[in-house]
Amino acid sequence: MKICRFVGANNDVRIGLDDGGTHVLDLGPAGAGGVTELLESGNPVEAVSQRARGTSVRLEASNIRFAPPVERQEIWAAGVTYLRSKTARMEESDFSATAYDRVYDADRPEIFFKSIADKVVTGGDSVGIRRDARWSVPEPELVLVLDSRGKVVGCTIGNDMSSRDIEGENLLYLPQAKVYDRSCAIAPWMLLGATESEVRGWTIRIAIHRGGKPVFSGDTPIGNIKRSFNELASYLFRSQKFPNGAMLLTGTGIVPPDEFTLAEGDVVEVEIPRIGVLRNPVVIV
Ligand code: DO4
Ligand code: MG
Repeated sequence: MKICRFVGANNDVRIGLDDGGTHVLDLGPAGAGGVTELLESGNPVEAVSQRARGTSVRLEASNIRFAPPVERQEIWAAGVTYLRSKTARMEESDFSATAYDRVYDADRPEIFFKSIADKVVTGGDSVGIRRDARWSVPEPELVLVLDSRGKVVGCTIGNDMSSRDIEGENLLYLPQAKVYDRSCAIAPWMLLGATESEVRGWTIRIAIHRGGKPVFSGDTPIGNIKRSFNELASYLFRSQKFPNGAMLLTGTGIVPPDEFTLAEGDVVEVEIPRIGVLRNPVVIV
């Protein structure tokens, strides 16, 4: 089951339920509780099913203007969770290389703050590359949707846009490499009810187009994430409360070759087949 937020005819934000990929069942106004209320219900699949009973307004998905699926959640990100990410970061940095090596095997994962809800962009919106960066890449990542108890209640697709030259120059520049305008994209659809072992069986893919032609593509099994989803979530929730839940990007396992940098006008597509495609054009910010 997949849910989304979308903008209705009266410019109100509404909740939608995927109906076969081509249509969206209108579950009514998001209202004060929004999607968060469904995620917080203890059984979001049942809460959505209940709301869908007796609803018959079906809209064509291609006519829908999606809103970001985030309401009051903070967005965090885990890093160096795939071997590929560790080796790429060790290569881009000199004196910080051992930090990446050590965190990959340490008990405590790398987790950093990525975005407030209001700054998240979704499918069709532009993602940004910093004007003071020379080496910018997308990071295609599975996103865990967590309720206020730290339970994984869903998942979606994210793009943790990053400036590799800034990050590689000095680890202390990580927040500047990771957090800037349009640096956090999250797909409109949230998938509810999938188990961790199912999700680990899937593949995440990326394709980047320039002037309509492919310039990079890659994929990785999500099962290559070194840590369990609960392990990542439980570290995020240590000594910290999230009354509205949180979203956690789980790290990238796909890194374009070192000579590749994004350019304005590129189009980035991240796909997890069971969830959908997150497609964003690139702008300089
Ligand atoms: O340590 C830097 C960031 C790592 C990251 O974002 C990733 O592995 O996806
Ligand atoms: Mg990342």
